[in-house]
This record gives sequence, structure tokens and C-alpha cells, in this order.
Amino acid sequence: MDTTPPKVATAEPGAEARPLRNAILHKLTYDLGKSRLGARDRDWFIATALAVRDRIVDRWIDQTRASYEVGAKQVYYLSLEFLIGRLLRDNVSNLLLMDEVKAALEDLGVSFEALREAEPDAALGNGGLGRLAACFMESMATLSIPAFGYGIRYDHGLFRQLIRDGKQREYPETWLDFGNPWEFARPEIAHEIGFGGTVEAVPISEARVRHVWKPAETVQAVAYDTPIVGWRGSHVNTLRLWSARAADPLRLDAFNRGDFLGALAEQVRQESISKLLYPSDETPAGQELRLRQEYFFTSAALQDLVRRHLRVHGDLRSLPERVAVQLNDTHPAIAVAELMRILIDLHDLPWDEAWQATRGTIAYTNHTLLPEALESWPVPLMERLLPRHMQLIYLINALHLDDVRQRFPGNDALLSAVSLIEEGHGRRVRMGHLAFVGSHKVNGVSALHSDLLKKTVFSDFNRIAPGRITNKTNGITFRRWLQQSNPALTSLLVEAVGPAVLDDEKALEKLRPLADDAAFRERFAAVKRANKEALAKLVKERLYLQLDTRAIFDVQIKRIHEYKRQLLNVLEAVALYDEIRSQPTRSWVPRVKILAGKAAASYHRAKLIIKLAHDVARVVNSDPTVRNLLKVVFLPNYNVSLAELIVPAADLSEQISTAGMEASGTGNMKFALNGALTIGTLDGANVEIKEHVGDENIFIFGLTTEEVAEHRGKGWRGESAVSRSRRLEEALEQIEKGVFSPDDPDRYKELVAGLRGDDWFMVAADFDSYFTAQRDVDARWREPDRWWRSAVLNTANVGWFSSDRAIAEYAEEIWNVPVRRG
Ligand code: GPQ
Repeated sequence: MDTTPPKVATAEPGAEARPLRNAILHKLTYDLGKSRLGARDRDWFIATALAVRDRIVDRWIDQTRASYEVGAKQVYYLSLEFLIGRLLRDNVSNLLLMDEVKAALEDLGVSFEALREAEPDAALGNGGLGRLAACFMESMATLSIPAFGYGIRYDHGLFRQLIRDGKQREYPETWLDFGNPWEFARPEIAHEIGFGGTVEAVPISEARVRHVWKPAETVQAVAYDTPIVGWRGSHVNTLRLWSARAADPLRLDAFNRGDFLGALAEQVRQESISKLLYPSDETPAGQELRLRQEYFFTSAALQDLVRRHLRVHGDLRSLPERVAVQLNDTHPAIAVAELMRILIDLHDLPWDEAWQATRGTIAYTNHTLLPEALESWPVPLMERLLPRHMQLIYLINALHLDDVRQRFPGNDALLSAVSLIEEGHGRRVRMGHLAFVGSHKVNGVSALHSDLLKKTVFSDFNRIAPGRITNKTNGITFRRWLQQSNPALTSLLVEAVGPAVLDDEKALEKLRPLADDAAFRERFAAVKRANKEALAKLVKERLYLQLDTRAIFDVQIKRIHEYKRQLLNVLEAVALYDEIRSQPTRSWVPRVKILAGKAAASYHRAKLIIKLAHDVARVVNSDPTVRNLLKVVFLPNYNVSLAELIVPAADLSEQISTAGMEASGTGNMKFALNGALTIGTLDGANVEIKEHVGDENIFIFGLTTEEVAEHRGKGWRGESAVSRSRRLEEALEQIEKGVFSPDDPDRYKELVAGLRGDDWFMVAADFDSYFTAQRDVDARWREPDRWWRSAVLNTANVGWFSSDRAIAEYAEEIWNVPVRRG
């Protein structure tokens, strides 16, 4: 319940001088039907968002129409996830309206900050993959690339995480409860999405048959459009999210019989498609509803773009010249078969032309090497749900395998390795293979990841299609992750190197010499201190914990996953705790370890790690011998908005995944940009961050990808690392004995046994190296000149990790579309 007291304006301003103020008031009165006196923060937020949206619409309509008129090539980004977060500050700032909005609200006696926080955080994604899609949308608009994002308008986004007794509990998230002022509902834009049924072959001439799919049921996909504003309002694109609408709202016959549930059952079943985001992140989500979601939004997107293309260009053969479709992972991989179906069955293109158009149009981004995250669907399920697509997949596969057989004769192993169908325990369709053969480019998301793609999961494909795999290292939008979330640092940067830094990430390089300027370092550190104070205030309000902002703020925020190794971080806390207690009078560098992140609801181990973090925190934080030298903090309900507060306040960025397992990471970039030093493994984009910031400004530890593979190959046992490390031995024993879980001493037995056993994620293997690197961090912290020099150099040297650079690379090398700044 909103308990904010009503706001009363303090002064009556000159009305005609303040158009925005009047617009907001007008929205409040006539769109919300509220008076100023009765309005809550949430009402003010909606009224303000509507008024700001009005400033977007004209150029949105003009630019969209203009791009059709000149026949510009359109980019379509298909993603099952868009982790958008809040939009008010983003839109106001990109439209350069911040001062005007703040002044208008001040006139109305309303605080911008309060209503900014009244905006729900749109969490239509799980983590990095969804956030990347959101950053890319903003950069495509900034670079004036005509683009649509296509996804699902989930009624409920990622669950709300509550922590009770140190354990994660999941509650439904309700971002749409009070309406969404940014979107335009388009009930008239609806596509029919079929499921099930049969396929009939109807002869249309002597030589040809047409395949007619008669679905057993159809659901409507209804469009909801959100304008996406680029920097300086240069360009506005559309994020079009689909919502499921049942063809029949209810069954009247059943209702009239008094069977109310039966009357609604079918509607509920059909509309469940867009009910909920699957909370799986690199974990399998094998249920039928998930496949329905994937086909639902992919088919709607393709129907939509084909219709638009035909209206503008009239001929589908020109698709590759006018359209680029980017598949964000394999979730929309069914697009390959769906586009073929549309071209062949609905528009009579011959197979070869359809295949050329499909492959010329589609490209695919891979985001993981984890075998359990590589999607595949049982053939019987596909045959039942998408019978025509299954036929087409068989045909695509037959032609693909013929081609391989011809070029690599007598190689049966290769044939089964690259087949779209996995034989063996239950036949399955490999969606990664379907995406690969249907794409003209396949990209990984960091240099290391793309290299590993070529060497591991797609090594056979790389042989049969050399040159198709390419790298596009991820990026982040600096507008959200620097300019908006860290205004104090932004002001300092503008003052130091000029306002060009707002438009061109390369201008950050001009900061380099200032790393040697003591006065500048001082100011840089002061900004960080103020950001830490703001975070400490939030921690105090939410967790009743007092933090010392002179301590190193050591932060690990991301999904909880074994490969991301939050456990390694917690183990280091335990070991440090032991050392502080054994030598309490030594001069320790004070540290606050901050963790946040959600675990997939069904991921038992990940949830246990959350519990361990809380158990350790309780003991450490209440031990008087530790004083303020070590604190462990777990902030609940991690989301984009919380990240925007935490990132600018971090001194140390934990990027400690097992080498070879994190495809890229993007949090690593956000922290470095905001002047945190990284402690990390040679994994994902950390490798490139190291190259950019310089070896002396980053703390690298642990096994390399090759060494991890070697360890595993030789049957590595964690026990051998434990026996060599007294420190690790002691930490593990304490956890095993229940020192942190006296209520249930066996709680972590199995977890620790895993570390002594095959130690798959190399936690035991990397522990000593990590502990040593952490002490190097302490040593650097004791020399503030050196620390802040490194911090400044991090900010100065990571301009390359802008999503503008990443998108410019996609535009040039995959999509073949021009980019324009401003
Ligand atoms: N990623 Cl496959 C996700 O967030 N979810 C997923 O389901 C898959 C990948 C991440 C990946 O773990 C990070 O390393 C990347 O930085 C991110 O995608 C964006 O590429």
C-alpha cells in the first residue's frame, strides 16, 4: 500500500511560462482523474511519464514513417527477455529534459526522486542476456539505426525475492498493476499464432503441392509498443512486446449452463502464454509452455515484419537487403523454420529462394557454452505442437547433411555431430544447430567466448562453415550506467575532459593524464565516497546495518550460479574472519562484502549458497572481535534499479567465474566504468578489460581456461587443494561442523563435500590464488595514491565497452546498415 502523504504545492507559478508543469497537471487531472491534493507519488509518476511521452511521439511517428519512405534497412532484435528497468530517468535524460522536469515538479511541490522511485522496475528478463537486449535497444536508437525489438509482454516479470531466515522466497512480481504509462496498446495489431493440428498437402499444379497447416488452436498475439529514445532524442525506435489474447473471450454455452470455470478455462489456458517470465537463467526450462512462448513471439515478429516489408517493398526476395533479424540466443531459433514456412507455404517462394532469403536475413548470437543451457526440444513435442515446422526442419536437415556428406565424404561422425536432430536417449531438435545453419553469421559475446565457440560446441560447424562464427564483444549503455546512475562522476568527467565525453566514449581517454594529478584523484575519490554514503544509507534503512564507508566496498552482484562462484567469495570471508580473530591487533584493511542476486527457484545449490552467505553474515557481523573490519551484506531483491545504486559505490568488482564458463559478463564493464578495480579470472570479457585497463590496474588470479580443462581431464579432486592449504581446510571444517549453522549443523555437508570431491567449478583449486589476490587488493588500498590512480585509469580506459561500439560492429559486419550519431 502506498502510504505517502499527499503533496501540497508551495507556490503558484506563472502558468504560461511552464508548459511541462501544465502538461503534467493536465495528465493528472484528465487522464488519471485525480486532484493535486489527492495525488500520490505513483500518480505523479504516471502523469509525468505521460507528459514526457508526449514529447517523444511526434518524432517517433515521423522517423518511423521516414525510414519506410526511404526504404531503409530495418533491424529486428528478437529476444525472449528485455530487462528494461525504470524508464523515467532514461527518457528524461536522453531527451535533455532533466532541468525542465525537475523545475516543473518543484513548482508542483513534488520531488523528482520520490516519483522516480514510484516507477516499477520492468524486469522482463533474468540477467545479463536480457539487460544486454535493453542496452542494445538504447544504442540502436542512439546510432539512428531503424530497429524494432520484439519480445513478450509478460504480465509478471522476474519474481520478487524476499529473504526470510536467510532463505530466498519467491513472490510474484506485479509491474503492470497500476498501468504502464510508456506503452501504447495496439489491439488492432494482432497476429494469429497456431499450435498443433495437421498438415495437408494440396496439389496446386502438376509439379507442385502446397502444404497447408491446419492448427488445432490459434492464439492472438497483440502488440504493445514502447518508444525507445536515443541519446539527445536523436532517434526513436520501437520495442514491440506481444501479449496473448484468446480468440474467444469465453464460452457462452458453458457459462449459460452455469459452468463458469469451464467457460473461462480455454481463455486462461491460451492467455497463460504471456503470463510469466521463466525464471531460468542458463538452466534448462524444458516445459511445453516455454516452447509455446518461444514460437508465439517469434511467429508474431516474423508475420509483423514480413507484412511491413511487403507493404514497403512488395517482394520477399529482397528480404536480406532490407531486413536483418538478430536472434538473441536460441530462444527465437524456431524463426528459421517459421520464416521458411511463411515464404514457402504462404507466399509460394521456391525452396532455394526461400532458403537464400532466410539465411541472408537471420543471424544468431550465442551466449553460453554451458551444455545444460543449450536448448533442445523432444521431437514428439515438436511434432505435436508445430507439425509443419518439424517437416521443414527435417528437410532443412536433409539438405544440410547432403551438403556435408558431399564435401566431407565418409565422415559419419561429423554427420551426426552437425545434425539438427540429436539421436540417442529420445530424439531431440538441437536449437543451436538450427540457428547455426539458418544464419549467415553466428557470434559469441567476448573474444574468449567466440574463440571457445569455435573450439568446442561449434567446432564441427566451424569446419564446415569457416568464417561464419565471428565475435562481437558485449557493451553497456553509458547513458544509463554512468550519466544517469552516477551524475557526480559525470559532472567531474565533463569538467575534466569536456562535454564531448557525453557523446563519444573515446573522449574518456583524455582522462588518462589526470590519473597522475593528485588533486583530481582526490576529487574522484570524493565522488566515490559520496556514492558509498548513499549506499550505506540504503543498507541501514533496509538491513539495519551500519557500514563504515572508509572500508573497501567489495561487491558481487549477479545471478547466483555455481559457476559464478559466490561460494568462493563467501569462503574468503570465512578465512578472513578467522585471520582477524587470530590476530585481532594487526592492522587490517576494513572491508564490506556486498552480495546481491537471485537464484532460479528450482536451483537448490544456488539457494543454499544464499543461505550460507546469510549464516556467515550473521556470525561475522555480530562478532565484537571483528569490530568494523569485516562486514558481510546480502541485499535482497536484486534488480536493475538496485544495480544503479550499487555500481557507482563499489571499490572492488568481483568477476570470479570459473575460467571458460562466463560468456562475457557485462557487470564487469559497469563497475570498471565507474572506477572500481576488478578482481577476476581470465574469463569472458575480463580478458579484454585487462587488456584495456592494463595489468597493473586489475587483480587477476586463478586457473586459465586451459588449466581448468586439464584439471578436469586428469580427474581433479578438490581434496588435494584442501590438503595443501591450512586456511582453506579450516574454513571448510568450520562450515562442515556447523559453526555458522548451529541450528542445523549438517546444512552444508553436501556443499563442502562437493568442494573436496570433483570440485567442478574449481573453488578449492582457485582458493589460495584468490586469497592472495585479495591481500594484494588490501595492499593497494593502503596506498591511496596508487589505488585512485588505478581507479581513474579504469574509467579512462573502458570506453571501448560502450554498447554503441558493440552495435556499430553488428551494424557494419552482420547487419550491413549504416550508423549515424546525433
Ligand atoms: N546469459 Cl545463455 C544470461 O544472462 N542468460 C542466459 O540464459 C544465457 C547467457 C548471459 C551470460 O551468462 C553472460 O556472460 C553474458 O554477458 C550475457 O548473457 C550477455 O551476453
